[in-house]
Amino acid sequence: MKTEKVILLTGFEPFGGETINPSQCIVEALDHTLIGGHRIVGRVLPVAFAPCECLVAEWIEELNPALVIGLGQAGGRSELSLERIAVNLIDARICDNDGSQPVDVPVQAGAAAGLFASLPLKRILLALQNAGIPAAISHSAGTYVCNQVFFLTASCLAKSTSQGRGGFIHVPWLPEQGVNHPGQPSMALAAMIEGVTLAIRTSLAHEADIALAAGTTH
Ligand code: PCA
Repeated sequence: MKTEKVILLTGFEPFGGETINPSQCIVEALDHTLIGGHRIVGRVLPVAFAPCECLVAEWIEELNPALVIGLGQAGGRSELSLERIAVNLIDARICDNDGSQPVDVPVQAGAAAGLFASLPLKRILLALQNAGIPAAISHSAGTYVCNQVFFLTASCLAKSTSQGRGGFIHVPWLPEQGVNHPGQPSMALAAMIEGVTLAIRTSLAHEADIALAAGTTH
């Protein structure tokens, strides 16, 4: 019988003209490691809407993870973005890696308009900032494949009886990508790995969040 407690950590392949994706690098670095007594199972997703419709739900069924944390690249952002809400909308600005570009369709027909992360985001924000890692709460994960995967993860966890919790973190470009985007922010891989590890530790330690103003006025 499988008794090991696991955490599903997902990342994505490169897309949009990049040759690397920091989310994939983080997942590969943390795969098989132990964090807070939980084994990290790292999986890399294609940047393609159709295959991502089923993959995460299949992996949740297979692994029964205590936590599901999705990672994705958000080029141009300067901080680790703790995504608060997934919207039930796909509006692809660019084609996915399979050449498809769905516009104005729901992620899941008939489902809620939005689903929240079930991680203690404010606690994670404080932990990251105290560790000197730039972080922010984000109120939009976009309308592309990351938002789709975040929505499907939240939907799957809400329906399951397993008590698993989950969320999504967008990460900046790596410095080696940043050299091709002058004037744009980037973050070292080591800081991202430390930040994701801290986010996992904080999520394992606390189910409930704290009240801390971290919203935006626009
Ligand atoms: N970022 C994209 C998809 C894959 C990734 O790493 C996004 O933010 O939707």
